[in-house]
Amino acid sequence: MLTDSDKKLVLQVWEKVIRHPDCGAEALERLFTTYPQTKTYFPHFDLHHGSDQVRNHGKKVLAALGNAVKSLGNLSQALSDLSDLHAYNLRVDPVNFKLLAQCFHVVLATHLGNDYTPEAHAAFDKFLSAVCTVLAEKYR
Ligand code: ZNH
Repeated sequence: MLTDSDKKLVLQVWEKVIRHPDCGAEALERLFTTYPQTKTYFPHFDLHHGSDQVRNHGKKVLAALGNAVKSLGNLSQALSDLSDLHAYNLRVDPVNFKLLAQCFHVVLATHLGNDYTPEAHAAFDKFLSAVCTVLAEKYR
């Protein structure tokens, strides 16, 4: 559970994240490079550096996270459709959610530098873990 102080930190991090609109795509690119097996979910995408498809997909993922940031009190509800999509249609193995979260942390650290304090990192990790849990909720 995110405490009130976690929520405050997540909001502060998010204000800085939105100054880097391509950071979703950067996290995806890092995911595909570091964990090449994740590319198998995107056989229909051009995954080369600078790909418009990855760029657009990064924006979608970031928008979904932005939506979640606005609903820190009820993530399950806010991400319900996305949870259905990943569990029933895409069938992404939930281990991959954690890998993407990890890549996202690295991208944030590179952009935010010293602003990405251990406290901010810890709070944002709780947030991303909560999002991953919701996305994995409907698998059976
Ligand atoms: Zn996912 C899709 C989000 C993770 C895979 N996604 C998607 C979308 C979104 C998302 C928003 C769009 C939808 C629509 O269009 O409606 N994801 C997300 C998030 C996360 C994720 C937030 C975390 C955090 N995913 C993931 C992973 C993977 C994936 C990890 C693998 C690896 N997704 C996916 C796919 C898709 C998606 C494959 C589809 C794409 C296309 O377009 O086709």
